[in-house]
Amino acid sequence: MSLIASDHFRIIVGLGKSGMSLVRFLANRGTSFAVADTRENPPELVTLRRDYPHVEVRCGELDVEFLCRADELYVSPGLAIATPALQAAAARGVKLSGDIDLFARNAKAPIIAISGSNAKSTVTTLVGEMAAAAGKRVAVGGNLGTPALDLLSDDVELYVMELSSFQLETTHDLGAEVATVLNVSEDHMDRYSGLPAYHLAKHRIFRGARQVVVNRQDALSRPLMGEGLPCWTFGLSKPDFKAFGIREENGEKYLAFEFQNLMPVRELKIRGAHNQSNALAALALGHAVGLPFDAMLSALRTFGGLEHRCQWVRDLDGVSYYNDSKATNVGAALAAIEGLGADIEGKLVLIAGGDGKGADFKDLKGPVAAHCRAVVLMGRDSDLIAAALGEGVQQVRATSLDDAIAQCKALAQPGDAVLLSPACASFDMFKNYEERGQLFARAVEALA
Ligand code: UMA
Ligand code: ADP
Repeated sequence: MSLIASDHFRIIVGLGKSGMSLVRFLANRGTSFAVADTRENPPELVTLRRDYPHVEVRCGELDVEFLCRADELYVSPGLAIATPALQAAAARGVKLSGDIDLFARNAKAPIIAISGSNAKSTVTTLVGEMAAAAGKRVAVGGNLGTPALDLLSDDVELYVMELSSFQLETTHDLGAEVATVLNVSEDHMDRYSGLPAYHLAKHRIFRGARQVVVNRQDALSRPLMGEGLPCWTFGLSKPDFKAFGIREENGEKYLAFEFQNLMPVRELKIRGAHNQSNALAALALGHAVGLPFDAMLSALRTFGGLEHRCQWVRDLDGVSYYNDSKATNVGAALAAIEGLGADIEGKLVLIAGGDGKGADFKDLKGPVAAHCRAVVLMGRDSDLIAAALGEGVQQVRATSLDDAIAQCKALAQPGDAVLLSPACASFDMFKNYEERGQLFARAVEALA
């Protein structure tokens, strides 16, 4: 590829899944581009060299002079746009963009855009299943599963996109048919200067949206822009106009729209108050794009939830074991502790700890004291969690997941539940949250 400066020369920064989807997209359209990655050996290097041997790749520390040969940089979500070399290039007039902008410019079907600190994957999958049940040719992906650009097809009638704050940092104009930030609680504080910066990044999802969906129980989900756009709300309270919520009649709770009951809550397979909220959010998003209620409700009746999200593994000696490895922040762990804690006869024995990403764990204290018999702590930030929990609960330390499970087995009593809901990322001890969850499930299955 030529490195002569031109109006149409791009550099893809980051050669992971998103970077490789950008390579395919730009190569198919004959756009000139090069690739950079701060890693010496990025994950897709072998594939790039095999399939696109003529593309120039620079690995290692980013070179500002090199970046400035492009008129636009497509920055991968794993790299913060605050990275000094990217900021230096931006100061010299290079545009910072990402795969989601490019996706939005090329998508010919309406986009349902979903962000939030927690529940993105659950709600995205659920809306995808609702659309499929309604007979739509639907494409589902983004932060979850398939990278956005790989979903583009003229056949698609509806895109359902999970978008992370990392992806939204480089998104200038999404133009979604309907967009939502499901909830906002602290996460990724190792990347952002604080909650306001993280919140602002998430709210870029509303740029150019035609309708919005808002969580009535979370003021931070209200769009910071787009005043006057058609707005649907969801929440666990009784719904009013343009609202989804819970109505109670003769002792039975119903998912409801405005003044109409839709289906009894007990028909949901996914458990806990947080999942009722997720079901309502999905209904609101589907309704905004015109999906019929009968198809949406049939999807809700069959959806069993995703792996590693408060997933039941087995019962043993009267104790249930749950894998909530995807609880990589405090907000997610709180939903599991409060949701499951209120649902069981006994108490929880919680396994927590890992890489806290700079989080403050103080919000765990009250709910843990209320619902947990004991907490087994492991991983890098266990001291921080121990200090935040104080003396309100019995604390023990574990050196490995197997050790943690063995201690839980000894601590739990019939009627209790053992819950892996770490409130932390897994990278200090595991490849990712999936590996942590799989090892937990395997060890629990193997318990005598
Ligand atoms: N990295 C470097 N140097 C670079 C580029 C990346 O060191 O030049 C590092 C990053 O710090 C990061 C890792 O490489 O730790 C991966 O970054 P990436 O941008 O190459 O990641 P991709 O493989 O393209 O995957 C990304 C999303 N990853 C991140 O946002 C970190 C995937 O979300 C997403 O599925 C994929 O694009 C397709 O769209 C994963 C994720 O963890 C599941 N997301 C975060 C979350 O859900 O909490 C936001
Ligand atoms: P995300 O894609 O945003 O990480 P997931 O659907 O994968 O969301 O769920 C992540 C974690 O959040 C899981 O531990 C899950 O149990 C928890 N969770 C699910 N729904 C909610 C909710 N409405 N509020 C808080 N936590 C939730």
